[in-house]
Amino acid sequence: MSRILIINGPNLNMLGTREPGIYGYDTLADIEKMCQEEAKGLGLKVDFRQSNIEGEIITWIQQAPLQGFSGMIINGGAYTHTSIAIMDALLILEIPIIEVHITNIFKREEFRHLSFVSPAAEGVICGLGSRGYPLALKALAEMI
Ligand code: CA2
Repeated sequence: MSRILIINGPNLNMLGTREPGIYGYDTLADIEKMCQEEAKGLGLKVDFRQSNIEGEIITWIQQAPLQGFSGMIINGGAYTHTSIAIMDALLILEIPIIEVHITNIFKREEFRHLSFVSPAAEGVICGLGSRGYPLALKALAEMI
């Protein structure tokens, strides 16, 4: 069974508790449940993680092939717009990567329009809320 690593960056652990007007009412636990259900139907196994620490995210990315993951979904949170280190780690990977954002980053402040994740991603889903995660899993299932 193919394994998919889903990485969530800083502050995404706050989903559903603050700013529902921007990020919706789903918590990160709700999103994980959605992903686990979708993965079951697609015959995939999901490892769902969140970290507020840039270095920890980079270590997870580096270890992904060694740990046998066949694909990755990443919502880098605000590190998306700042982290060349995360981009460098992603660019080394040879597994398909889908970038997900809950909000449409292009409808928001200009500093969110730049993504250091996109150059390493097969595709980007943004602005579709938490539904973006199961949609990304569907896309990965077709690619793998
Ligand atoms: O739209 C997304 O998924 C983002 O990656 C979310 C990041 C933001 O910095 C990106 O520009 C776009 C922020 C996640 C913070 O989530 C919160 C949730 C509730 C309360 C406060 C923050």
